Amino acid sequence: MSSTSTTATASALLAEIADVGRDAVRGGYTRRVFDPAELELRAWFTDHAVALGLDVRLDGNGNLWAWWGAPGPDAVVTGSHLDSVPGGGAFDGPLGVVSALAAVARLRSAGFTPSRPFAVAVFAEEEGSRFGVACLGSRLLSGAIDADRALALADADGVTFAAALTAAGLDPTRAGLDEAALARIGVFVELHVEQGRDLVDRGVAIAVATGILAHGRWRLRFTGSGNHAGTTPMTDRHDPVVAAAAAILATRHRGTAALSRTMQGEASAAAAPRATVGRIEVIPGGTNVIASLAELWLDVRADGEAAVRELVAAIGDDARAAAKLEGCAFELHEESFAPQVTFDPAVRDRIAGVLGGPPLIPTAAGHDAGILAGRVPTAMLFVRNPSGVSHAPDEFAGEEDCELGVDALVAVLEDLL
Ligand code: HGY
Ligand code: MN
Ligand code: MN
Repeated sequence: MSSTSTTATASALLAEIADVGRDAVRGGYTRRVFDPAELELRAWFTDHAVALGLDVRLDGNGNLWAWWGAPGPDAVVTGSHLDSVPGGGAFDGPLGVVSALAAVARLRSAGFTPSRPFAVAVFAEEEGSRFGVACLGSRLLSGAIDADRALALADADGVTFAAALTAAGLDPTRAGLDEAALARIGVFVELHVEQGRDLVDRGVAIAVATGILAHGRWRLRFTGSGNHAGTTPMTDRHDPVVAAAAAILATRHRGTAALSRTMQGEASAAAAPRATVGRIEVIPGGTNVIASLAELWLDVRADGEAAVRELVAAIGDDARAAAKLEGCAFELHEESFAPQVTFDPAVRDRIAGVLGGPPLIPTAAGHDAGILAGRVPTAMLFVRNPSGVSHAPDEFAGEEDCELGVDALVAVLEDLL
């Protein structure tokens, strides 16, 4: 066991991977699942876990499990993910992984012996940045997505998830619902950087999560007529970019209108609807070319499935109308949906008791803990983020707060184990 592994703080562990997957163009980090940077992080995690005496296994869905002793049943599992959004921060995902390693190191140093099976998990493709569906590893594991559909998902270069699994040394026919893995999980606790300013406003370092808003992703495809930017009269165009632009504005207007309606009711700001277009692709993408195709990816989150679907339908109606006006074809395709989550109240309250009554807060961000909540008891801890920013380079958690996060995780694990 290396001395680094037994003594390193969460911040020191993060510093070890600070150069992996830096994105010189976007800033921050781009660590797509099974790309070289993410593979380097997996190897780095494996080295640390092995140095801590854990037995590391890769499941059929590309998720890593580092077991302290024999695997399950009724195991306590903690962990998070190592992949990032394009140009993401250093903490979303890795903080939960390094905190788990630091917690194991502390428990080892203290001579602690778990009375239940225990594992640290690293889930694959949590952000969906490569294959489009967030939490792909935990969705597959828990049966929230069909293996056939997941295996056929392709990245921007046309590489399928099946091919990526194969390249990572996995057999794609093993992907899918993994009842044996689920049966091993007694409880999953994910520590995560906070993705807002709630804890800064409260002056508190650690919170326990209550739930996650319903959310999903949709693809809007506008097909027009490619043509010459110079020779095509303004009155004779079917420009999908124009229709797409109208849909983006509709997203803002519909999202804001839904927010106003929500604020007239009883709902809290945390449960307010959000609608975003953060990704646009234009084919062929030439300055002097009227595009033939424009695609938008829409992210919608709200308090309950009905509110999400109502907002998506309204944006879809506006987008369809804009496409018609421009003489373009329009398609709306659901890429993924995650129902509203309420984390297991008994586990939440037990953890809150151990931590002496921290704030209980909801989140609008998706997590593997949210997907797994459909099948096993799950809980989350949040660590204060002074910038309040996430999915961007300014995401942050201070060294002291990271250590308070590890303190909290150790206390929770000691209680559960
Ligand atoms: O997009 C999300 O909410 C998450 O960070 N995967
Ligand atoms: Mn994220
Ligand atoms: Mn995350």
